[in-house]
Amino acid sequence: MSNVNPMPREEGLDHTLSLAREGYLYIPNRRHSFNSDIFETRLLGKKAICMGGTEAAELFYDEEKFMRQGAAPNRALQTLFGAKGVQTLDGPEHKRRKEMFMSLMSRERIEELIHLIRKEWESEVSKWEGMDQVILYKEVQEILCRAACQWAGVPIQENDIKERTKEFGSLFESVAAIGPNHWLGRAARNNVEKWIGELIEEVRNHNLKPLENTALHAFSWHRDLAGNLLDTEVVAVEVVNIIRPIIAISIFINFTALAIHQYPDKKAKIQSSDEKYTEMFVQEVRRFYPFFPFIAAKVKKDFIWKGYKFDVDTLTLLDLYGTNHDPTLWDNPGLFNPERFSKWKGGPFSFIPQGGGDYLTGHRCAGEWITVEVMKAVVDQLINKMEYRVPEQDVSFSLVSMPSIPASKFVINHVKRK
Ligand code: HEM
Ligand code: MYR
Repeated sequence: MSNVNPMPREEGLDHTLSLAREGYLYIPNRRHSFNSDIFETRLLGKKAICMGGTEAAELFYDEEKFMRQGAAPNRALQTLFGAKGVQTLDGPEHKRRKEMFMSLMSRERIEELIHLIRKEWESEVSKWEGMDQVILYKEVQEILCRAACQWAGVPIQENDIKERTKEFGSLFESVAAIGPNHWLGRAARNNVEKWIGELIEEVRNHNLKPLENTALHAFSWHRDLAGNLLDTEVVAVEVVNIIRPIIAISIFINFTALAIHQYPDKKAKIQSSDEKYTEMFVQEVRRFYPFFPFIAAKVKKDFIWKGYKFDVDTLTLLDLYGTNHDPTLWDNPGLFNPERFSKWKGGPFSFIPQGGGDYLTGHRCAGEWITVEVMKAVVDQLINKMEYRVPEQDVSFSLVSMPSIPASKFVINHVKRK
């Protein structure tokens, strides 16, 4: 084969430790120092490719070239994702499963979720009015847990809300943790899957009848390409794939509250503008703050791209955070500037906080529309429906720990309904 060049390569036996030390900046730092959107390294004892930017993202989502089977590290399967879920599938099997998720994402269903969240939020404000201080991260997770379970058709007792919220939270807080916090996440996954698994059995025995357009109903009765129902364990993983990420929106909500606090001029503009500006603000929160650092796939078959050889089975990471901060795609990427979205040209591969490409045929986040709508509703609740003060606290957030959450988890006080 002609015109094959060696990829810029990070020398050394293994760089997993540097990845842990540099976190969200591990890939962007090297893209910068190699002056290349692609480089080779060694992670978890094996050769790996890291890449970022629009063209790399487009390549990463080419199903002929990359696959998800065998790509997610075991620690992620045991905590964040679960085994045999939609994230691990490829080709027609993936498409069929993804349709199952996207069937829940109609405008009406999303509006119902927003309605549930607003209702829960408003009743919490009454409680917050009587509290000395409110840790927003924690309180919002409980709101989202109640609303998400109800939306998914999963019955939950008020007594269990606190414990279940912690368990769901632990699934995304533990994925990159070391030691006991990681093991808490694995235990939480076992507990949550067992609980949801029992409910699925009840549905299939007709003892529990969730509404038809809920995840618990739709997933329990979903048929795969061969016409079979899914294994109970797999349905449990997929129902958790709905409830857990809705609760994870609490992280974006913490950053939303932080941005409202730190950029009072933008807050004033939200108050004086229409919904379009709120949407731009929310998009900038999703671009600017760190959340999902990168995603993983494996090379499906040998190929050459831009003169670089990709060998079958090589682990490949796509730099989400770095692409959203790429100076060739975003003017002054380190500036929080919602206005940039008024002239943003769009496109499926340059603004990728929740993955890129296509929802139905690719792995792009099934819940991206939900996330944006929930964040818009929360901006309205925080700005137009309540008053509060933000006491002195450490709101710093790390670009190393994954996921990154403001240190104080955002504390507010003197809450009053408007
Ligand atoms: C996939 C981020 C919220 C459901 C993903 C991916 C990312 C992501 C990066 C992987 C894309 C890829 O592999 O190409 C986020 C972030 C969220 C969020 C940062 C903010 C909290 C949600 C919500 C839901 C959801 C609210 C559902 C209600 C899913 C599902 C997948 C997924 C089912 C797997 C899609 C597939 O493999 O085809 N998300 N997500 N996510 N997300 Fe989200
Ligand atoms: C979800 O629950 O699916 C949405 C948010 C989870 C974010 C967790 C991000 C931190 C660690 C990423 C590790 C990536 C492994 C491939």
